[in-house]
Amino acid sequence: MTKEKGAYYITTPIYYPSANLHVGHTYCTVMADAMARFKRLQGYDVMFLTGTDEHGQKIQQIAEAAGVTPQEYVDRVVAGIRELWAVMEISYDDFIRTTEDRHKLRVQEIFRKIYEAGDIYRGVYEGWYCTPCESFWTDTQLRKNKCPDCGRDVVRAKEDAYFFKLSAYADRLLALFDEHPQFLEPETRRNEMTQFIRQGLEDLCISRSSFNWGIEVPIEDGQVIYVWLDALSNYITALGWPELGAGAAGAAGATDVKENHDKYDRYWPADVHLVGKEIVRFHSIIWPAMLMSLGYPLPKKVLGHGWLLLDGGKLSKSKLAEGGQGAKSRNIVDPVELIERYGVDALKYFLLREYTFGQDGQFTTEAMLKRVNGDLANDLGNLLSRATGMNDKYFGGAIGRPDAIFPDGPLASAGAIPDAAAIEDRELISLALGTATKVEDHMDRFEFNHALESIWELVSRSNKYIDETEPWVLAKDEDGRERLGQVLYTISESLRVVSILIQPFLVSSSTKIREQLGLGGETLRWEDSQIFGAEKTFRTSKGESLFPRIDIEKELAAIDEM
Ligand code: ME8
Repeated sequence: MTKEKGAYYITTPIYYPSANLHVGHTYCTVMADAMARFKRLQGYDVMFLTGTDEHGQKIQQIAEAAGVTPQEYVDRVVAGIRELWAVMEISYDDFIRTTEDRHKLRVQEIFRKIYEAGDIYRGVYEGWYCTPCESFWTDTQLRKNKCPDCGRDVVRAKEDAYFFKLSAYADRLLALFDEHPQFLEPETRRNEMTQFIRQGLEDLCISRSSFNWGIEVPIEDGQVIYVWLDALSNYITALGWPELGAGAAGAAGATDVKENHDKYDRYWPADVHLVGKEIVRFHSIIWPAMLMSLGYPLPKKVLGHGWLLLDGGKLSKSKLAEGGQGAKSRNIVDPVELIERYGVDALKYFLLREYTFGQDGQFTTEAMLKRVNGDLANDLGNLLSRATGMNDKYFGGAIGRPDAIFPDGPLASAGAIPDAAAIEDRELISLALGTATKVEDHMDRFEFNHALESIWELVSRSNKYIDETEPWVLAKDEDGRERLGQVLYTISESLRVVSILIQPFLVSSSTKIREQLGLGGETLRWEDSQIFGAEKTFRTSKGESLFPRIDIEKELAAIDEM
């Protein structure tokens, strides 16, 4: 396929492999995957990066408690994360682990460059540290003596350390938000960050000496690089940047370091860093300041999403450890369990359709099951089984394009629909032709829920079309046969359009629909969702139902029993 649309680089945060991921973590990755697939379908040359953030005090402590080395610990958890993404059909192009040589050597290079630019100095750190968040705090920043981000206990830290002159970048950061408001969205997050900077930016402690699970500071033994400086760098180290000094890779005995500047040249600056709201501060203040010091271009956008809440509080890994559910809340928060019970597309659809980007939302299994029954089983699944069932019954599955409505072949605009077409055909066809543009507009604004809503308007209109045209009545009479053929073709075409529109969101369902419609497995093209009457002949066959209906009360009772 030609990639005339250019490059598109999208990232997720790199997750801490401190424990298995819960459904809240999958939210961001599912959104990033949908966007990556959407852009690929439109012909962009996409780079979709995810990975794991494996250093830091928290991981070291957890590994020690588990009686294994930190490397052994993260290897096990990371294997599970990769398996989860495989099951969820997450189409990342690269998975970076911060324990890989290709990353570690470049982070040391980044430290060296910032040091040489005069932005790193040595001093003594005295203040508070939140180990779960890996964040430094001053006395005044604490809220009721707890971490202002997560509300947990902080510990006193006093150690020799290196500092990054973050305070020197306050004016340039304020100018960035002011001159390029699209750099940080939603607006509420931008206002918070502006306020944070105005309160006074302190220099940032960027090394630790009280533990050793980290990348060594290249200019002094006994210090490791602060985990956030390490982690944020992943967005460029994965692109093979910065270049390593001659022989650096060989000297370090590295085996996974490849010099590949093409990727950096092609994909940097990133189009979007998708991150949760609590880490917007790192991405919109510390990361741009690091890049300014390095003299590299800034990412085009940082987008902060909200949290999935369980019983009003943020879903957390400890809730997963408790068994993934609360007896009273009747919830499953382990994504593997959810997928085993309801399927990947059910989970993805729920995450993308239920929540509004940027806002927090409640997670309940009940709400998910309602969506699955309503939108997926009743609307989409039913449309497919009605269409293929009637095609089989009345025409042995062979449905040809009717000349009366498509005298010149496929239609590319509503204006081209012939006058002879019935009013309901006209309505359905024009809606189908216009849906792709609506989806594009919503996706431009990361409104996954509205994009799906627009597609479901077409699904619902198609179901209504069946009710209006009553194919079973037409079938009773030989005179109705021509019209019956027209009706069944129009429904099949509508489903073909839907199969393309949903592909970025629900990959398996798209494939299943296309198989039942008898369409080939060729690479899909987004443009083909903007024409109606593309197929000359369908050879459809009714298959398994896409989404079996769930008895919600019975299911919730079964969850209670688990
Ligand atoms: O912060 N709902 O890693 P992390 C929605 N390693 N999103 C949630 C969530 C929930 N209930 N719980 C967590 C880190 N997340 C760093 C990132 S990037 C250079 C380094 C999201 O594993 C959270 O908002 O603690 C964050 O964006 C992501 O999961 C990773 O969290």
